[in-house]
Amino acid sequence: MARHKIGLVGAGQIGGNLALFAAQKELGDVVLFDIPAAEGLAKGKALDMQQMSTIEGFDSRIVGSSNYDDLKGCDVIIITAGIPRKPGMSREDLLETNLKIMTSVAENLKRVCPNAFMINIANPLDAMVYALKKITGGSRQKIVGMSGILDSARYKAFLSMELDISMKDITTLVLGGHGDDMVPISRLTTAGGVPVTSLIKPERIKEIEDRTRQGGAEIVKLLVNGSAYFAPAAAAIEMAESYLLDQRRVLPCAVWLEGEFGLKEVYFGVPCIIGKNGVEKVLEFELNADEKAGMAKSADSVKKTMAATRL
Ligand code: A3D
Repeated sequence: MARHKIGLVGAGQIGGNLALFAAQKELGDVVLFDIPAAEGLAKGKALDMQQMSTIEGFDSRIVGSSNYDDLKGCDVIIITAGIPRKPGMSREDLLETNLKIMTSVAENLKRVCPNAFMINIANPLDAMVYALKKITGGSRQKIVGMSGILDSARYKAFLSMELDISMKDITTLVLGGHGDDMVPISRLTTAGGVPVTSLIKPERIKEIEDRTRQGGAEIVKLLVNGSAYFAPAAAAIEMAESYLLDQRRVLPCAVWLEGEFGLKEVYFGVPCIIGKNGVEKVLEFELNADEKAGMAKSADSVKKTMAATRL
């Protein structure tokens, strides 16, 4: 059987880490793609990682390219092409610039690998994955956004710090759009099966939820010149791995909704099964009144940004 092929569009901070994680896990061969002006960046990182592979002992071929034809035959594409936030910027401030970039990326992907499982990371996340779906004409099974795994990871990290317990034992999910209105579901969050709502006072849970909502901005402020990249890359690789190995993991991803949770025609973070066909199923469950209100508010924000794409 041929090795899987993973195409990474954007060879910047997240792109480089995506290449490293994919290669280290031997998910397949990797093509790190960027625009001609950044071809050296893509080729340089690829060569550096190829040399590292002989020390670390992983068998993946990693190449850099600025030629879309090199993405032909990719099983998975992960898109990070676009500018990141600077301190004080909202994700929506990136729309105009990143929509132009996404338009060109999506048109090219439609030509070279229309059937790949495509994971978008570029911000504003939900509107960009909407543009990707619109322009490529891909199915909701195959066109998804990475956000919920990262947002849940941030919530988990803060909870494990708060409770001083292993992060391995925290189970949670953060739903909704990838913005300030995201919806952490504390009611279903547990530490080794014990509800965190019985371990942490409600006011403190609220503070941790707010820190989670601002988790990206906190890092943007610290880094000054860019946004988070290790955790976003690891999160998208978790999705790619579940698809390539048909693991059928239950992961919160941005999916095109068709009535689930009472929402439709919107890209939105919900729990879903990722397997060999991409999004195999959205797992719906009953929300309480507060959670429903949170989801409705978040969906309104996402729909507004989607509408601004004029697609
Ligand atoms: P950065 O390190 O600037 O890398 C972006 C790369 O995209 C650069 O190397 C550019 O040359 C490249 N690029 C620009 N235009 C094109 C094009 N037309 N085709 C191919 N490549 C192009 O940014 P980054 O890796 O830190 O972040 C990338 C994106 O991810 C930004 O939009 C961030 O806002 C976003 N991001 C999303 C999350 C989520 O949780 C969804 C988290 C962190 C960052």
